[in-house]
Amino acid sequence: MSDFFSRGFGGRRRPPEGMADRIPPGQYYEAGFPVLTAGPTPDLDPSAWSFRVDGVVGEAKSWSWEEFHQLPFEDVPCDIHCVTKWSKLDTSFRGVSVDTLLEGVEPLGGFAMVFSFGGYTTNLALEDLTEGKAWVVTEHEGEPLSAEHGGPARLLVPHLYFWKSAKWVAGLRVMDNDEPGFWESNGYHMHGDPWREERYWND
Ligand SMILES: Nc1nc2c(c(=O)[nH]1)N[C@H]1C(S)=C(S)[C@@H](COP(=O)(O)O)O[C@H]1N2
Ligand SMILES: [Mo]
Repeated sequence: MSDFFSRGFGGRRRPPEGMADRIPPGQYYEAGFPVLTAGPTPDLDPSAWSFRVDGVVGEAKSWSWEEFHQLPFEDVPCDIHCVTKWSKLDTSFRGVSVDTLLEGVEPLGGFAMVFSFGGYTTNLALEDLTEGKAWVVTEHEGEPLSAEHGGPARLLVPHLYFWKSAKWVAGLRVMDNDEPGFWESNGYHMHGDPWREERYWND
């Protein structure tokens, strides 16, 4: 009994052998996949889903669910880090690179506001979305992404805190200037690098 409790309680937050250096400062190891949403989970059928790239661009583009699935998909093995202090290691998603989505778009600004069905927004510099650092994903560990985790599709930006990975993603608007999204207007850092502990405004 006491052995069960000491392993179950204390052990949960210790990373497996050799993985400690993949946990950023102030984070703990989480084996599960917690759900964190501000507000209700939208009931979004893939037929109602689309993704658009607009704003200050040479050419705005959009894809229906079917059109999106003509694009090249890639597997994305990654670790993810939530500002509420859990880190999940060795997980994987599958989706389309933002580099692919920006092909032919000709972005004219250096920043983006990512927006979701339901109204969530989050801001990122374009350099954090390009060169193999961000994807629009539709699968998690070989299964369709569940609604609570952002299905049918979410943004995935594993190198930044997970609030930047907008669930039920609907598009990205290229901007000339960096402007705060939902959490960034409510005290969260404009950038959000977990290795620098960029959690809140003054970090
Ligand atoms: N549309 C939308 N995306 C969102 C959120 C949200 O409330 N709405 N929460 C963000 C936050 S704060 C976190 S930590 C992650 C949580 O993703 P998960 O529920 O799949 O763990 O989603 C991010 N993306
Ligand atoms: Mo979060």
